Amino acid sequence: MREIVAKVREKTKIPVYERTIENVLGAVLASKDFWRIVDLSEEPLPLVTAVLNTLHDLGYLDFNREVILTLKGQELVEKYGIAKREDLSCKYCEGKTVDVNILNELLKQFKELVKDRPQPKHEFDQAYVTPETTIARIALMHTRGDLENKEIFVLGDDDLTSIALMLSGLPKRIAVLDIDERLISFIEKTADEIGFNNIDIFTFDLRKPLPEYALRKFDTFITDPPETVHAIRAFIGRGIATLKGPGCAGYFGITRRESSLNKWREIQKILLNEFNVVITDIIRNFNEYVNWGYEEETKAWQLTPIKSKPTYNWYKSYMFRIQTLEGSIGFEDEITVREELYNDEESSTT
Ligand code: SPD
Repeated sequence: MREIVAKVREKTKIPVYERTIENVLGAVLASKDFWRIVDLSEEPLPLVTAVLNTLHDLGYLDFNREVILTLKGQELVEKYGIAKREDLSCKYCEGKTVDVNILNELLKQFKELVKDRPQPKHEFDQAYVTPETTIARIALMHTRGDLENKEIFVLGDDDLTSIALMLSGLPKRIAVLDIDERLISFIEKTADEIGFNNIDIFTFDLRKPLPEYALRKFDTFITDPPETVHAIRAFIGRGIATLKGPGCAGYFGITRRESSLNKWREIQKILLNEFNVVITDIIRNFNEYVNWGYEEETKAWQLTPIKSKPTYNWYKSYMFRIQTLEGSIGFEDEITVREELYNDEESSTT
């Protein structure tokens, strides 16, 4: 196993552990499908490809439209007692921990309203979550007491969460911003259709500091950041800056597909030590993303040894909820980078 780890380290700068190899092999035992292997292993895609290529070089795997364990590979798995990675998530709530069935009517209305939504733009790293996920977010925020009669800020909205929020009738006021004018026009048009007036909708590049009227005015924010350190500050740090003070809440997704646990620790350090907030919830694979359509243009596509498009929604993220305390502080400085907002060693879908 140590030899494998050492060889993987030659191929990537992402931290590699024996556990990484176990995770990938456990996923290979469960599926021959590359995207499913990334999904089940819960390692960043560039790391999974480094492990698969190493195992292939050493004769443990064959690549023939699928990822196949060779006889030598089977012996390796037996020698180390590696277990098949089973997905035993609750089939009723799909691990989301909230009952979305009680919001069936809301889901139906939401699907109808967003059926002609703008499709994901590569330029902005867009990929929206399933309508079921958006509605589950409403259920989650509501059950935590963060929606009803509250003022909500949505930072970046290719998921159209602001539309689900309007439809729910729960928030007192909503503000939503996005860099993409197509989304802003779509949300404006839909707000008119729904007849929801208490909403501020504006085009905004989150690398810039938020205007004064957005700061310290809201009870709850929701965002879904790219996962570079710059983006965590731009999206989550600015989200916290919109909150009124202690006892407010923020929601955002963090994935394992593009962030190793080492990066998770960096992100959590920023949350705890820089923003001085507390993490109250982390719900595994809560957010499920619809395949964005531009896969062949991405780094993931260059890296994968099997060139076939995903046939199911393999990309998921964990839902984080944070709460502000006395002394919590957001981020208000300007960010000047562009490429580095979306890309780091572990990212692959841009
Ligand atoms: N580039 C397409 C996939 C982007 C998905 N972003 C999700 C980020 C979760 N924090």
